[in-house]
Amino acid sequence: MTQDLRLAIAAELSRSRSRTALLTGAVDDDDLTRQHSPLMSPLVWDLAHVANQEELWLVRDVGGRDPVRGDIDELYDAFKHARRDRPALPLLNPAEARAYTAQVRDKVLDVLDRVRFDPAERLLDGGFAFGMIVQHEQQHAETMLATHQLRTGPPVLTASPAPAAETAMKDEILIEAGRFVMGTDTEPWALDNERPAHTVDVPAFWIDAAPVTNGDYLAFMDAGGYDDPRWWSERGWAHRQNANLQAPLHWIRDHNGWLRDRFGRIDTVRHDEPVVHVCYFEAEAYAAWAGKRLPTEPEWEKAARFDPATGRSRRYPWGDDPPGPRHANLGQRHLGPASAGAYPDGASPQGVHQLIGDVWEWTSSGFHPYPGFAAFPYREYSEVFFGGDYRVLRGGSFGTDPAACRGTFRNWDHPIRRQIFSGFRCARDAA
Ligand code: AVJ
Ligand code: FE
Repeated sequence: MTQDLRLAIAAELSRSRSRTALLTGAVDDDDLTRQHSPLMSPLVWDLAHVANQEELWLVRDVGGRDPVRGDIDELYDAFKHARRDRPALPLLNPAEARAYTAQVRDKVLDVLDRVRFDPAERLLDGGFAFGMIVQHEQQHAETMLATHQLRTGPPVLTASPAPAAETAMKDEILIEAGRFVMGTDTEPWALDNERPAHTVDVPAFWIDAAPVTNGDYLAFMDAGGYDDPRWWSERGWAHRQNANLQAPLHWIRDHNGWLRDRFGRIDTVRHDEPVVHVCYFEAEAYAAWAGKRLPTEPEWEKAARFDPATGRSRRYPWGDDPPGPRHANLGQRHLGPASAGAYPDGASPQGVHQLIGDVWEWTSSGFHPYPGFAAFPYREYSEVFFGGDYRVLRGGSFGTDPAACRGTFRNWDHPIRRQIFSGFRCARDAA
């Protein structure tokens, strides 16, 4: 058992490192150290930050070893310097950062060989600390992918095209009123904000069977949605005016329609793909125009996990099996969302598609702790963000690794953000 866990952890560590290596190896040193947007860190900061977190938790805390580099923690503490200020810091250069990540990883593999996964020690039970660090690196891999999307210059990333639709779907699915178990006590690598499991009573609602597509969104644009304050919240309209929003981020107006820049390749906007790179306020306006609203976070999770046949909450919409390529568009296997309906095997028992993968989905909920929440293992992962100006996003995107995505996983961001791989689906009351 323990040996299986060790091997599984080693495989996940090496998988996350391959992704980091690909994202930081695809560009030259100038592109690694440059800031591609004030919203993002230079890629070389992410690289050394990933290693520094790994050193703090696995080398020093779990391993009880001496620091690899005791002098750079402050530079790579996300709370000490805002992203926009990071390029001016005396950061490790790309060669130093690569050497540091390799040194830390060597020590970690040695710690992994000797560690006992003592169930009485919460940090080690089920390999949690290692799972947390794997997820952390994969979360930064998605952040680095968003940085790549903001980078200008010839394309450097390639992947096979995402699959096209296979299934005819209903437009909306009715989720009956009733209780379900939200959150988890049993997912070994679930983070603190996903815990504890608790029962929530959700009134009946309708939810879209698939995320809102570019075609749907273009109808909103063509109907003058960006120019009609009726559809926007007061804050949303103020932001739409100030930021001069006119289309999703990375869309380019062409003489006969809209194009988009995807990792440096200019392409036509495909009508059957989920819209991506919209902020919460755009999602909210679209939903109002469509006579709907965004789902709440409990509604989203109930649609994604509740199995009416058993009354149980599943790990994923399709069941308890880990995500495979037939279930969901995850893991940067493709560099964009797949067509709506492309993953019939990933649908929920009630026929809701693509809840996991493709695009993060904005919910109408702020980021709050579940009843009984306890920060673990550090307050700065979730607790310090509760009650801030955030909306919860669910489900993961094509850029999210399966290790950092579950039916219970909670992401959050400011409602104006759209450099992330964010889309949405709509819901409405059933009453
Ligand atoms: C959970 C995606 C909001 O990127 O700010 C990375 C994840 N936390 N390093 C973020 C995270 C610390 C976090 N999100
Ligand atoms: Fe981080």
